[in-house]
Amino acid sequence: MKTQVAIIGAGPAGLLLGHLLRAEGVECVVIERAAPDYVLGRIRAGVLEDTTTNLLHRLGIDARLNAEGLIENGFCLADGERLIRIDLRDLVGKHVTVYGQTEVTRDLMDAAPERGLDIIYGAADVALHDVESEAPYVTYAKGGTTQRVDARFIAGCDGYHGASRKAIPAKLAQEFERVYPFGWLGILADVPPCHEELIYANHERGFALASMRSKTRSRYYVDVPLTERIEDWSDDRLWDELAVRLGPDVNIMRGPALEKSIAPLRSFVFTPMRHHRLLLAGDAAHIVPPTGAKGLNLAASDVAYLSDALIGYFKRADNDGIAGYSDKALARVWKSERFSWSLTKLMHRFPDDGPFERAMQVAELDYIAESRAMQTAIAENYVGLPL
Ligand code: FAS
Ligand code: PHB
Repeated sequence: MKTQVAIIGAGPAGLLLGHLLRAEGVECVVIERAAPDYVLGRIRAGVLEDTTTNLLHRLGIDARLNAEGLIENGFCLADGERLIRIDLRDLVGKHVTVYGQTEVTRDLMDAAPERGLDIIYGAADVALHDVESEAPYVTYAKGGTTQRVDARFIAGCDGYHGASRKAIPAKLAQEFERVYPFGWLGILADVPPCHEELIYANHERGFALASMRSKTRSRYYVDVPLTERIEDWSDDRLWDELAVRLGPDVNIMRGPALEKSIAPLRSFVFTPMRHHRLLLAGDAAHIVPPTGAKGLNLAASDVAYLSDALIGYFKRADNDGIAGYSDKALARVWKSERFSWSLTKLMHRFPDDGPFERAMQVAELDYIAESRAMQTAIAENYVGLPL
């Protein structure tokens, strides 16, 4: 098969990029190792910046988003005694939208056939070739035979564990990483949310997050040591822990878990995000701890830049976008890494923290509670920095 852009990975980054290119008549094919149900089965992000929703509106893949997305004009920080509300609408005139990553991915998958976006599922042993040449190609195994896709560019949208990043010689790359000494144990349940807005709580027993997917489906998290196993956490034990950490002011409705999983927390940046004809986007190049709700939104902003660059190349023979892609994407990535790291430090109890570190958290929360300037800085980052 011959195409203009071979996209590896049908997560939000790969699918959004595919649709943005097809909308401008650029040929592309998405090569995904898993089956559609597996991709849809992963419960991940839930908060969308308007930089992300604007891309879905631009594509016109927004009917369910408009009908089911929850507009959130604020969110709360809790530290046992108090609830500090960050009024996004008042502070920066913007909001975020609660609409699950699973739903975004489903909408992008469902819209593919009618828009001529070719997605190859179940592609095993995906390998990248000649990315330093003018004619890179991808091979994969399917149906017992090896298939080949020839392209002008390869877009590596295959997540943290994908093949693409490994195609960039280590001697030409730099990795920045911080692994946190805890993970997030999440539960999804068909119960009404305990609060109309998200609550991030820093309790002496640890972190908790009250989030939602709809008015009847809730998503909660507590942080747990990395040694914890999911089988050690019955639904009841988790609901009990949430009730303690979120405090007596919220009334948590309990129900059976639809999904329960532990996700490790990591800050990770790989540079550069381009190596000749290979361009990385999303988790393939960077990971943020989910505290800032930036993972999916950074994948979306990467492909906003990348699609503009590729459309410029194929439509206007303009190479500047491609040449500047890595620096442009990384500039926004680093700011989101900083915000996610700082909110993680503020709202989690680190095992090595002493009384001084705790006093710093209290002082910062005191300052946030009384400073409009500090609240505005948090709001600006939470709604998403401009592209
Ligand atoms: P994805 O990882 O979503 O997609 C990559 C795709 O590439 C997958 O479909 C994979 O099957 C495919 N692939 C991998 N290797 C391949 C290969 N060799 N060949 C072909 N295909 C291959 N963000 C938040 O904001 N809030 C959250 O609560 C949150 N929770 C998360 C929980 C977990 C466990 C994880 C891992 C991430 C979470 N995130 C969260 C971040 C998440 O939203 C990611 O940022 C987002 O999925 C990134 O999208 P992609 O870059 O498309 O990568
Ligand atoms: C979620 O709803 O899954 C969610 C929301 C906000 C976060 C992380 C996860 O910061």
